[in-house]
Amino acid sequence: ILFPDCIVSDVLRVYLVKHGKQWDGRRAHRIVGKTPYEAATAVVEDYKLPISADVLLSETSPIFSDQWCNIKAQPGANRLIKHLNGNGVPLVLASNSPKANIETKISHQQGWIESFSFIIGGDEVKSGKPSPEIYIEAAKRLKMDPSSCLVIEDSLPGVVAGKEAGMTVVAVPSLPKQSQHFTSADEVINSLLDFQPDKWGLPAFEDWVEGTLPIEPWYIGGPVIKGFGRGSKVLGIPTANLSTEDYSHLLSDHPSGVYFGWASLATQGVYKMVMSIGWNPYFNNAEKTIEPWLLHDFNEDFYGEDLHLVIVGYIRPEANFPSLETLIAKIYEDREIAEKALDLPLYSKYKEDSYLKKTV
Ligand code: ADP
Ligand code: RBF
Ligand code: MG
Repeated sequence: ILFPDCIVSDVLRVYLVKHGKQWDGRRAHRIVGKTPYEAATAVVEDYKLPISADVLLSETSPIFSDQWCNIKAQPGANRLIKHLNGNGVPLVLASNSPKANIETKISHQQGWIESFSFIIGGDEVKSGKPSPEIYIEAAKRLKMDPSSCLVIEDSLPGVVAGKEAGMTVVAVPSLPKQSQHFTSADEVINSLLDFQPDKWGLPAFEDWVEGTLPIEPWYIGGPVIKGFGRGSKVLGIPTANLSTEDYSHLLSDHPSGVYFGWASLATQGVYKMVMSIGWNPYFNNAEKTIEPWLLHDFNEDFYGEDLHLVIVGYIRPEANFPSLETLIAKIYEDREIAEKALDLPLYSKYKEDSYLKKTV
């Protein structure tokens, strides 16, 4: 799947307020991967709405239609599609949404329609996922054996459907902390950035540079706030945390993981930076945080100072570790990788980005 589900939560959040109810993000997993009717039924049940699923659908579908143009491709989706297309690997889009809806949605993504051999919608089969029917039908139309097809799925019903169809399934859960539910998948990855086609007999990506993946830069900044107070204390690695509230959309647009780039402090200078963004699996935080480690020795704390970041590359997914020592060793390895990479012209050019210019 190639779309974040935040549009769905945004629309439902507003809609439920009108019914005097409050959207509960923890229930989001109840709708991911379902057909529109099944999803609507789950919402009516979960929130005890005094209306039928049909009414909910007819009231919300115009709002959804208006939002489709705002759906962003998941990071790594364009890269993956281009790579597979360029290597002559046939691609199919199989979704529980009706075919017409899928077509409208992806019409906003440049070059996507042409990239798929065909699209198959939930309205073209008797039963949608988790029934394997949609995948079996896709293989049939491709004249391929299901066992030589690879499915990339973000939802549980989709993973079940793919496995039941006899295919290899890589799961990329669209909701965080869900990987323990995806046990039937052949592999669970954190984001499309971590997908390794060569593991599955497909041509390898060739865009990694010295352990780093160049990404479309993203920008984030604001005053340095207090974090959990354990960066320097527990790890000996201070991280200058930024407020996540002002950036909730940016944060949900970017997969958790270890990234690097350039950091500037308004009154000081520009520094190399390596950071993690996510739930810190080792500490199992409840919140997605931004933890940038500026690769420079400062004499003093700089809480409250304006910190600007340009994030230019990706290193690895966040991971859990058997001990604090192994976590720390890995972070130092990340530092090494980032420091070297940032000297490459490909990344060093962003040091001059106007977003990092001094303000004083
Ligand atoms: P917190 O949990 O409050 O973020 P940390 O132990 O992670 O505390 O320490 C972070 C603070 O340390 C930053 O807010 C900053 O003021 C200071 N600091 C000093 N050196 C650095 C550095 N090289 N990188 C990031 N922060 C640093
Ligand atoms: N925390 C994890 O639990 N898993 C990680 O893989 C991880 N990687 C990190 C990589 C870097 C470069 C940095 C700076 C931090 C990383 N952390 C990771 C976060 C670390 O646990 C966090 O900074 C402390 O918990 C402080 O809040
Ligand atoms: Mg910190």
